[in-house]
Amino acid sequence: MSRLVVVSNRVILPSERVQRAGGLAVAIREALSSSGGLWFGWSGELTETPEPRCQTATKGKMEFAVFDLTPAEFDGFYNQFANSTLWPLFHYRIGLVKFSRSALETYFAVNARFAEMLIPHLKPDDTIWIHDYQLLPMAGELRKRGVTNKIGFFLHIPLPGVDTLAVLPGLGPLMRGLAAADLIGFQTERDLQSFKDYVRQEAGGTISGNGAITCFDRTIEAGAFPIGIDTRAFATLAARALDKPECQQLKEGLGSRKLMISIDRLDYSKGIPSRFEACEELLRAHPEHRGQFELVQIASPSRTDVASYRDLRREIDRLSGRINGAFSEIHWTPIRYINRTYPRQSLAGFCRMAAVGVVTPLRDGMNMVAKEYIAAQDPDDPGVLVLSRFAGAAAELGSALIVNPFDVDQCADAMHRALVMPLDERQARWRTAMDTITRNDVKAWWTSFTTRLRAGQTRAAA
Ligand code: GDG
Repeated sequence: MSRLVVVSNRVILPSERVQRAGGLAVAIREALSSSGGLWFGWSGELTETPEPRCQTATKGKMEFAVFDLTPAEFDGFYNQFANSTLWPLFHYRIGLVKFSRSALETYFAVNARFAEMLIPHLKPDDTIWIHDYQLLPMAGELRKRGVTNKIGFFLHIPLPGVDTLAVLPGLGPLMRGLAAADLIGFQTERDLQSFKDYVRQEAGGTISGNGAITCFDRTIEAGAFPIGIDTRAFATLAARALDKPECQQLKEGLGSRKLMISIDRLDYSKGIPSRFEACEELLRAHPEHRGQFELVQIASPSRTDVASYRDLRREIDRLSGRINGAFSEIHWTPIRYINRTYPRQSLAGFCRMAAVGVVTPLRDGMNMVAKEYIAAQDPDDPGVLVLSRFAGAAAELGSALIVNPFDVDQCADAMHRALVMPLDERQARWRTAMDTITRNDVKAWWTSFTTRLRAGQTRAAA
């Protein structure tokens, strides 16, 4: 079988000890460590004069090749275009979109540099799989430089509807670069539909009866491939975590109170302020829960160079302070808001201890934490997942309590329902969810995408 070359913005080298929060890196590491292949991308280092060649490493079946960016490249490509233009737009937050032509140019230039740095490492029959919104036009940059290998692309975040997409200056060249891939994968059928709508309505393309998409002078394939987690491994990790010091400390602090857990990168797409407001409403509408539970919100710092993330942090500080100020007792605080990163095993243990998992993003490509919460549960006494209908995970986890995160009262009702749900109902809901995520785990995701990519025909449009 051909070697798989995985390309993502940030590569985590085997020597790195840092705890990295981020769904994509977790998924790639889990999948590539078993199937083997090359992981290529940015090293995480910034230098004024980057080396012209990649730094390489090997671990088990995995090879790594990474390169540095300049501070100016990083700022224009990552902080500005990727995270201040594409990220808010693709999460339907048009009001937060900041656009500059120079950032768009830097984004294309860095995508071209990714292509140039990768080419010396490519073998003729390698299969290339590019990941996520930082690298939308990279396939086009590879093709411009004569690369004819199979190329797949997977978008980890949502693809918004065509009216929202059309807001983006430079959309045409971006999508032309994307359509240079042979197979484009999305998290959900809804995202796939957005792509098809774009092809027909904006790009003047066509979609044939067998699903082949013709646009920008090429015929390509696209599909929905919902990403999964390593369900069994996470379940084992969670079961073994309970005697770790951090879990023990949390247990002692809780006493007989129930735990509601939320774990997110500190990102405005994750809906943390409205979740806190829902908790406030729960305390107001159901005073019987006062002193009986704690909401532990772990929010790992993220994109701290971007202004909207700093604003969000201030808003959450203020909100948690206000709610705790109003409802705390001398022996109890309703919201424990923790702005730091924890080891993965501690998180798994926290999930297992939690009677309720609150995963209420305003918009999310998938949301791995929803699946991790389910995987971590004790089958004999499982907790309840409260899940936003706008997380990609909701398409698979219909047995959770599905909420509209913009409806604070509905979220508060769901929290109440979760806190009082009888054991047999909890077990039935959890079993359905667990069966789904065991079937659709990260290996199934990886295998279904790469099998379809390898099997597909590269076709120039007739
Ligand atoms: C993108 C899409 C899509 C969180 N805090 C800590 C920590 N985490 C881990 C979680 C989980 C991962 O990070 C976060 O994954 P998500 O899926 O929730 O979110 P994004 O980072 O936004 O990921 C998303 C994903 O890509 C995959 O396709 O699902 O929709 O936005 O695994 O457990 N890990 C550690 N410490 C923390 O404090 N170790």
